[in-house]
Amino acid sequence: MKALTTLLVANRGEIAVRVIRTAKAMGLKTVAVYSEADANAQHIREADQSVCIGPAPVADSYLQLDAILDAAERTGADCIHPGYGFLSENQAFASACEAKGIEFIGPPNAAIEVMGDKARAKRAMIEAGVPCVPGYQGDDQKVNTLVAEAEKIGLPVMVKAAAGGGGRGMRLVHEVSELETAIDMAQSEAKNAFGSSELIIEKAVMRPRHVEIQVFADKAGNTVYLGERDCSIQRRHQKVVEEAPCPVMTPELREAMGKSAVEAAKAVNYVGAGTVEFLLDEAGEFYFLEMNTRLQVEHPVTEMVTGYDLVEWQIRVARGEDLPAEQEDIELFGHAIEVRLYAEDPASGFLPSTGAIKLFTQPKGAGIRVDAGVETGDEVTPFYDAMVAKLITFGDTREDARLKMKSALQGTALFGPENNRDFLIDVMDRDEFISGAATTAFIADNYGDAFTPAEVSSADLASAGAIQHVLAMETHHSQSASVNEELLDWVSMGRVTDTKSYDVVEDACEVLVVPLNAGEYEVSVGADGHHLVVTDIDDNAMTLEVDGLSKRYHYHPEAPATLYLASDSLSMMLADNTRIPPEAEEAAGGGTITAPMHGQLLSIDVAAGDAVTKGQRIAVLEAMKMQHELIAPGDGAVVDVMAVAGKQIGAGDLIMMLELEE
Ligand code: MV4
Repeated sequence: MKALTTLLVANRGEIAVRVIRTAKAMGLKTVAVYSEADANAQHIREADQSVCIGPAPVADSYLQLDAILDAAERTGADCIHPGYGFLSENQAFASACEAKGIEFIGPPNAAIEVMGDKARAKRAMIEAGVPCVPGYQGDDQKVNTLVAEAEKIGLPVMVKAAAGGGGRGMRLVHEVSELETAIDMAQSEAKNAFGSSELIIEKAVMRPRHVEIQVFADKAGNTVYLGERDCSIQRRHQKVVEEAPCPVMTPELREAMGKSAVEAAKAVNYVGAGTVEFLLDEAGEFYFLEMNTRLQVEHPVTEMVTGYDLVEWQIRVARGEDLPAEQEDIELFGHAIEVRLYAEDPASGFLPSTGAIKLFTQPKGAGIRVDAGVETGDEVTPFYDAMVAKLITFGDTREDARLKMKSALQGTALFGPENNRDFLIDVMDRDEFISGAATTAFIADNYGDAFTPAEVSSADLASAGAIQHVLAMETHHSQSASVNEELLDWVSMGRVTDTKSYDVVEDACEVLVVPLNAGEYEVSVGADGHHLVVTDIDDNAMTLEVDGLSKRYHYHPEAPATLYLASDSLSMMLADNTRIPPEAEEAAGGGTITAPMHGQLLSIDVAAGDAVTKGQRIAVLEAMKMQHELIAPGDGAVVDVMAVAGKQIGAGDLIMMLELEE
């Protein structure tokens, strides 16, 4: 047994946070490392100590072996958890740790090395009796040889870079006539991308499922499998939904795959957490693909169905303890589903999206787990992976877990960067997903290259209008100090009819909000009339009965008149154009400055006789919990100021008169 007291996490985001939490729970001290872009990131906030390792780009920070090892020495860290990605499968890093006497929480160097090369890995697996896709993984890399081998295997074939992985450097070839060019191109691409042009050729398995087995080994050589995960739902080799168990698994198939995975691990003297990836074809045959020598993103679904904490297991194994459980003890319960919340724009081909997170509400409840690396107020920068959080749900059956995931997603709001929440909700409702029949072709078959969100409905616009009205009332309420506040509010402003005009895609939609009683509204959206009753208000969510049907919305107001809104299927950003200053005055014929909405005048910045220039701030109004700057619509002079700073003011009330130049 080796005492480990201080763990450095050589990673960022959700996995760094997740590792830190278990390490702390086990009594270890934790050290986080960060790039300049992550100085105030969540993993830094949660670690006991943190060390800056360089500028934002990964090559200058999270991939800087020396800076990380230096941070470990300076903080007295005796072990390093690499997370996934970055240096997690980097032999040079694992050896450098060993050379410095720091425990690398991962497998031995030699296992990383063999599994990092597809040709070597396949040769080792064939020798160990692990089923592999029929193919060629030899040393002779002459184009003629590769073409001949491909013809022997029979088309279609997959041409893969030996040094690639996770789908990188891979191409499908259907016709013999295309082989030579495809191999030629694959060689030069592989050389460029991985520094080695070596290829392997395999029979292509069509419409496979991606089923992977979680394995674990201790330093004494005990090796077990912890069931499987089905990760078939991917987009461009990026996993989107993972689950355990695999919906088509049988106990016999699990045992066969599990034993093969254990053989694979033993063949390379594996230690720690590893994942053996298989393709499962429509006939139920499985084939080894590759072994990932790290903890994977999707490990939580295995934790949910086994009840074990895999990071705890990793630390125990690193210390030299035996595995906490033997194969006979390991049982699977229920069903778990994980979805990855990405800051990306499904409507524009899933391009990454960045920016400040204005609101991130995480779902809570029994059987719901959120592994997140960000909170409200954090920033999604372009430097790192677009995944901001994972949602994991657990239930007795797959259907329980699916329904819980759908409601967990509906209880999630992520405002700021574009993201795939609404897409994930849609996935949960697809027949092919519901039936458990989804294969690796699921996203391409069901969505093509983009996901078109539903249109904003007139009920949503009516709710937006009512919510903005309620928020304006709240602002007013919090500012009127005394007496019968409810009554005061109601009399002074509650009955004022409010018009909003939301830009929805290209069209402007007029929304007329007529308060009836406290919390009750008649709202017309164009020609549609809606009756709304606010039934529940939380900090960032409201429940409304819209025409008798209960709807829950997450909301976040933002200056000048933007409302972020998320219904149970759609996230929206609504900009109210009606009352944004210059327009209002122009309609009034020039220099009449009126209050765009109810609120409190925080300041008046000009006095009668002052000259003003177009765009200059002339007053500040606080409404809807935000400050709105009123600006001069043109050059001119102040004729008179009617309103008084510090006072409440109603929508449309006169603030000042300007004389504008032609
Ligand atoms: C394959 C294959 C079909 N036949 N190999 C993609 C990721 C990498 N780990 C291996 N991959 C594949 N290898 C043969 N011989 C199909 C895929 C594949 C895939 C695998 C798992 C999940 C999604 C996928 C999407 C496209 C292709």
